[in-house]
Amino acid sequence: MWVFTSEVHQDHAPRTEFFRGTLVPCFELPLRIDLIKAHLNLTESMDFHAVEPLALDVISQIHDGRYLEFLQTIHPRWCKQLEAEGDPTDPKEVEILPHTFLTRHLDREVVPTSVYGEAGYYAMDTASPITVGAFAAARAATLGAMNAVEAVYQEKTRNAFSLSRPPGHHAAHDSYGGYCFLNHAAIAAQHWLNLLRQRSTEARIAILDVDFHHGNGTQQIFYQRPDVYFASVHGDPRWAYPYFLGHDHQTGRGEGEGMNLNLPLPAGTPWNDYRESLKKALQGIHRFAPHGLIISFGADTHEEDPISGFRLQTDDYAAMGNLIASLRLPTVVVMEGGYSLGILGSVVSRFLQGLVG
Ligand code: Q9C
Ligand code: ZN
Repeated sequence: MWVFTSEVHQDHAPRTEFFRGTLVPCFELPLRIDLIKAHLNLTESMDFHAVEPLALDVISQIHDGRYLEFLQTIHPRWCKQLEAEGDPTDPKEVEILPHTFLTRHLDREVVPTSVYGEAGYYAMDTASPITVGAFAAARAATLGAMNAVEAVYQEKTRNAFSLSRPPGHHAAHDSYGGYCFLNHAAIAAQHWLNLLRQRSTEARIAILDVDFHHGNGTQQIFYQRPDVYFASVHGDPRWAYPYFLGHDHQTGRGEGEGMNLNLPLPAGTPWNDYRESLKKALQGIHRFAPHGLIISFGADTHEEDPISGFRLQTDDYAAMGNLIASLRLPTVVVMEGGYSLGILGSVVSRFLQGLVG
């Protein structure tokens, strides 16, 4: 298993998020990656490789141009506005959390000139602070996922893991949330498709999302496309974040009809039940016959996760990895969520070991 990781994630160290109606310390912390790294360093068959720079224009095939401009420039503009209003907070301390959101069913959406309104235009929640280093960290995470794709595509390895944060699967074409700003799995899939198309007209990639939360961003991005199959096992959105997407009636649209498989599950789901849904996801992927597999991996299905609701146990993740390996596909794993600092390292390690067998 090749592992790609970068230290740039440290630049995004958010302090507070909105949770249950109050500001609480962030769950999505640099320490998450440090703990996993320490664990993988001690795990057999993990080969760490340096992240090489690559052209990043593929990002514009997935995300909206104005949205990318927003991510890149909002922090200094927000700080300037604070200063103009007499708030001289040090930019390093400033975290952007919007408070007003885009209204549904507009006939024409207008991006506000106010930075406060602009953040709400692009955001889907109040849990995803934009810090001074958020964009740089997200971009480094995307680059890690793209490096993993290149390594697998060039057959240097059968499996590669991008160990990074912030996560990506809640970021859609032009919106952010759920701690995610750029959708690394989606960009990696597009990068893989671009590489495959240099050699063949046939190019299909599957994305399997096993984070506890539904990958709403990934679903939205590929919803009408026939070249990417998206399967997700997650907490039912009727009771779990992100609440508005992830229902089983969402099967894709137009050319993408039948290319989206949602497997929502009840609160308290243990591995034995989870496994049956995972098998259905794997059947769907197998029928699609993709050239490669991208896994959005979250450790937040674990019973100890502080913000989720399933009951998987540490040993179950080896079985999960093993089951997915039965697809026998070139595989790229991208790190998504997982917030229990106590079990994070061993869960990721067991999963990857299960995957390589
Ligand atoms: N009561 C990922 O795991 N807050 N994002 C949820 C639930 C946002 C999780 C609050 C959770 C986002 C990548
Ligand atoms: Zn999650």
